Amino acid sequence: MDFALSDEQTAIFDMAKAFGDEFIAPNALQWEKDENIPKDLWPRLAELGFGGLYVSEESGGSGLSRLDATLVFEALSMACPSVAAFLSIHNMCAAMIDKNGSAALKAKYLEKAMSMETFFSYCLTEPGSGSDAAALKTRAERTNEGFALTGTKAFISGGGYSDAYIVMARTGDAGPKGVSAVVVDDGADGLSFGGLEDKMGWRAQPTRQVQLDNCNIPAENLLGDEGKGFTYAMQGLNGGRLNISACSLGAAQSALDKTLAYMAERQAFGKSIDQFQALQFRLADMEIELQASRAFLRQAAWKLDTGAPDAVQHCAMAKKFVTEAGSRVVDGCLQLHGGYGYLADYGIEKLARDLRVHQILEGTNEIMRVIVARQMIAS
Ligand code: FAD
Ligand code: 2MC
Repeated sequence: MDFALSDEQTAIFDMAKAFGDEFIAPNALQWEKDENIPKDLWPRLAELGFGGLYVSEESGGSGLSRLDATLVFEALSMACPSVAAFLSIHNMCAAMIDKNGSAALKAKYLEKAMSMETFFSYCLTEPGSGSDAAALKTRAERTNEGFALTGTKAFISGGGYSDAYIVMARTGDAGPKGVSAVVVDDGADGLSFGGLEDKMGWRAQPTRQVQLDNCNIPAENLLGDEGKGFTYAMQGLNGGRLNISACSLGAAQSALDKTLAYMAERQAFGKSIDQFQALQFRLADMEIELQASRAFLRQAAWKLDTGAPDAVQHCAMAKKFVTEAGSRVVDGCLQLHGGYGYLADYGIEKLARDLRVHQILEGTNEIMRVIVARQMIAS
């Protein structure tokens, strides 16, 4: 068993970190104020192969493992977790098309998804169904040309911003087996958006309702087989949950790095505050939490990569453990900055706000425990 990153993995991390340091970190506070990530960022990330990190090489992707991808999200989140998490959603969608799509669907969408001329959003949640995702009500009725979609998707990251949407909709009976996944292009007749949600964090990326009112799409836009959309959506989320965990980890690590530097400078009672043992113990506790998180996350990613039978549970466990540890560490870092931690200019309060939602989306941390406990009781 080897716990070290290979030279190639270290190079992947370093490349993402260097990009984030140069092109994302200096703009993160401004993009949050603007409530917009300039679209010209994406083709530059695509040049590094980040438009399809774990899309197969045959489909034009980077063909990386899920573990490799977590390195990218960890590194980019050291610059801004909101930007990195947005990229993760696009990657989740691109991989769903690569893994499950027909040759025609792949030919239609993947090239532009890889170059990130087409930015993808993922639409599962509805106003009346979040955690109980299989209760979704949006309908996709068969027409002569394809499908007509009617319903509302809630909380969609990139709603009104993205170029295409993977929409989970009901083509059959109640329950998960009646759900299919389809691709809806921006500009489709009957597609509209709600107002911009005013959020605590993730403010750089827009969140809106996606409304479908007799929205017609061609038959070729069905993703994979009819009735398998729920399974595709869940499979996508396994990796998504790893990525979100990596985003918490990277952001918390950057907060801890900044805090160490700050404490060496900040004077109180005639010495730098890193000389107080009470505070040194807090630093040590945070370091332990992040090291444990990193090891646990990478083990879960390895399980997903190797198709381990308990991979789903490990993705859920990692999501719960790492997102909560990440938020605790950032809150501790805010405290160690004193009043300055509460000021926007220091960047720590933004991380506290951005990371909070990682305990809610891509499956709440209660649902992560449902997944783990179901498996424990069944076995
Ligand atoms: P509910 O399901 O109503 O849950 C309410 C509370 O009850 C929660 O605490 C929950 O954990 C708890 N609960 C529910 N069921 C159980 C149970 N069985 N056992 C124990 N506790 C339970 N969705 C998308 O599809 N695409 C997106 O791009 C997207 N982006 C998002 C961005 C943001 C900023 C936010 C806030 C949400 C986003 N979501 C997105 C939606 C997100 O996935 C849901 O908010 C989440 O799954 C929870 O659903 P809900 O809000 O309806 O809460
Ligand atoms: N991986 C692979 N397959 C899965 C799976 C997973 N993680 N979870 C469920 N499935 C399959 C499952 O195997 C079953 O298929 P089959 O009958 O062929 O065996 C099918 O899906 C139905 O599963 P369940 O019977 O477990 O369905 P149930 O309705 O009881 O519960 C639950 C499923 C609660 C785990 C699921 O609804 C869930 O994960 N809810 C949380 C929703 C969520 O994560 N939303 C995130 C939205 S996206 C977002 O927030 C973004 C920011 C992008």
